Amino acid sequence: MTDFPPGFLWGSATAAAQIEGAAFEDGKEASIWDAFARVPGAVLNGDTLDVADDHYHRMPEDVALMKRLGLHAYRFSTSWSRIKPGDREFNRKGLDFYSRLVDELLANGIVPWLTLYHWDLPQAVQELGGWASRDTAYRFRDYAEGVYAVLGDRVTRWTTFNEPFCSSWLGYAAGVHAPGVQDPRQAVAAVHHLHLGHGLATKRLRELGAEEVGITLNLTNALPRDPSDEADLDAARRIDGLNNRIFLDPLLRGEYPEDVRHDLAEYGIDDNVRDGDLELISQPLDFLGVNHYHDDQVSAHPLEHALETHLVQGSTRPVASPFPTAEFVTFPQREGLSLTAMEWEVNPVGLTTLLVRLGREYDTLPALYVTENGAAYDDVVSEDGAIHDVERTAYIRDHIDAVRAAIEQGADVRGYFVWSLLDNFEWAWGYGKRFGIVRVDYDTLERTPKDSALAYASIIADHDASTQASPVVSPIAG
Ligand code: PNW
Repeated sequence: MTDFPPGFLWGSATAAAQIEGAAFEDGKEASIWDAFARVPGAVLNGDTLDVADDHYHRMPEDVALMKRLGLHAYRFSTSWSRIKPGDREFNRKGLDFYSRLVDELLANGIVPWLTLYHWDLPQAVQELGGWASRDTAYRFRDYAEGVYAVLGDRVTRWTTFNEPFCSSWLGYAAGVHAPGVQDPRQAVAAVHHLHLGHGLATKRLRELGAEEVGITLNLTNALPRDPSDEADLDAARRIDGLNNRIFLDPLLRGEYPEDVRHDLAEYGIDDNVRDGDLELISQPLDFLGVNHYHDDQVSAHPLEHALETHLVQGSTRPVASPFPTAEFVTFPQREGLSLTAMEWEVNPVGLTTLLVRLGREYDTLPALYVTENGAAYDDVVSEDGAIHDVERTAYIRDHIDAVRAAIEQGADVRGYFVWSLLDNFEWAWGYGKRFGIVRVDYDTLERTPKDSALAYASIIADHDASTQASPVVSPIAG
């Protein structure tokens, strides 16, 4: 059995808005999520991001935890609304926080893996049109430049966007994510402007000397519920187009897929594209980050127990379909597969299939990193204080095996990041869903590594031993 290649990066991921708290401190202003969380019904239980995990004040403690786990890399995001709220000057104090974080990581031998945008657009930029407006792409480039000016001497891995799917479809079509808009035309415009922001920032970061620049997409296999039904096959093609290919093709082929352009013609997909945009968007990538949690079962026929979509999230507001098409992502899904607390099916083979398929379908595919994978479960704290999260531990182990299988079949995967290091603000679900390998007690903010964290630490330690890499630190479990 092949093992993971030497140099394979083992990490864990978080995002600024989900963990930092300090939502209005040291010059940080409201992001679209701070505003959205105050809309009645938008977030389960009315949870806000005000305190979250208080990572802003506990950062050194959290980095110490990463070191104890033996992580090679830490994927985090910088908060645009902390760094450059609206069109005002850069906020020195906000930049300082990330500068201290990067120093702390490097001092502990951990690679900083930086994402510039994980959904927290400054509310001031939303008020100027948000992602429905082309100007936002240029503002994003300027923000990226300001971050590079401060961190570029120490950060080598730059990710422009996390999951433009969520920022566009969930934010502007379904309305379950901030800014809560339900307008397919704006959603289609947002897709293009996110792409453009990626292209503009990538060009600028390269001019400034960034070593590696990439993007992270959430990708799923869209499977026809009944493969012998023509209508289900066509529905799966359409959902694959809107989930995956509308993002992959402009980046890797410099064009929007023909069928998607046809499906979205009535929403003006071509109207947003100007000369030169696609060249900018399709500049070579140094890596593609893949976030994967589950496959999608797609049907043209509504099922009795199927929700219209699996994207309903924690919202109690009326929710629109995330896609401007009539397909149904059916759910709950295949028989025999267990579900996580998100009611997402557990099927590690899907990750292998996805990673292998990308290499077969895209000639220009760069190195792949699994930048998110993990599971929410309803954790129970034992009397001794331990969290025996057997299901999450199995989920992570089985998905790591699935990555190994993909590598054996030729996929060029160079790293794996567990989502998430800490329990955190799970968007429309608020604090109601726990993805962490480390528990956060939301009363005391105390951190406790769950069994899954200990298991992950020993997987990393075993890998380090087998590749004779001298582990940076000794993990807490052996
Ligand atoms: C990703 N969907 O979000 C994000 O990058 C994380 O911030 C998040 O916490 C994690 O996955 C777990 O949800 C997604 O409904 C949220 O298709 C929703 C969907 C996909 C990704």
